Amino acid sequence: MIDLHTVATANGYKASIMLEEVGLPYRVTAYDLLKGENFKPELLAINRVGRLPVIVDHGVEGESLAVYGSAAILQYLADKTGQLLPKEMRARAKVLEWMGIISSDIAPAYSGQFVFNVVAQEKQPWAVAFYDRLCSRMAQTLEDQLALTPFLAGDEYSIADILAYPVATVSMKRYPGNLDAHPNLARWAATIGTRPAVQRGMSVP
Ligand SMILES: N[C@@H](CCC(=O)N[C@@H](CS)C(=O)NCC(=O)O)C(=O)O
Repeated sequence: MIDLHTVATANGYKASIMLEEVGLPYRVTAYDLLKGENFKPELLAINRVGRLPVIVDHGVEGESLAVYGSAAILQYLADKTGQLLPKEMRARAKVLEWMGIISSDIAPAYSGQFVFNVVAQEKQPWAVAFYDRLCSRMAQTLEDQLALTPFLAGDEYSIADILAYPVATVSMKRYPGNLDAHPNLARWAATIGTRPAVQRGMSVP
């Protein structure tokens, strides 16, 4: 059994989609960030960052193993089940490369845009313009890749697509025109959105 500690955000959905895709049994504990529930001592005890998602796998050689962060969770579950991460060196490197692009280039751009466009009480025009430009560039990066290959890392659906899908459909969707202006990105999102596991994962918690 796996415990999933999560929130209804793009990062949370990445973990729940993956758990649905690989078909492992899991139970969900949801947290309210507005109430600061992510700083509960029992959560800090398994993840000192105090952020979500976190999984606790109770079936690892008789002991529990906690893994924090969407990319690490996806890779862990892919390794555990042998699904959605190729073993062949080149194909694996491309999946891991896209995992890195999504985690350290694309997701932070959309987080920054959210902070400066939505959360900020006083809008700073330079910051709004900076993040809008950065996000347009990142959306174009995905569009250009998906013009070449059906999925991010090539011909096969992989954990790179799972990591990117909630960003594309939750974070990018906040800014109208982003998906509409990128036909290959929209085609890819529509294809992934038909997967039953993705639909189930997107409704957790
Ligand atoms: N790098 C982490 C980021 C996780 C993250 O930012 N989680 C947010 C929810 S989407 C959170 O728990 N925020 C609470 C906080 O920062 O206090 C991932 O990819 O999962």
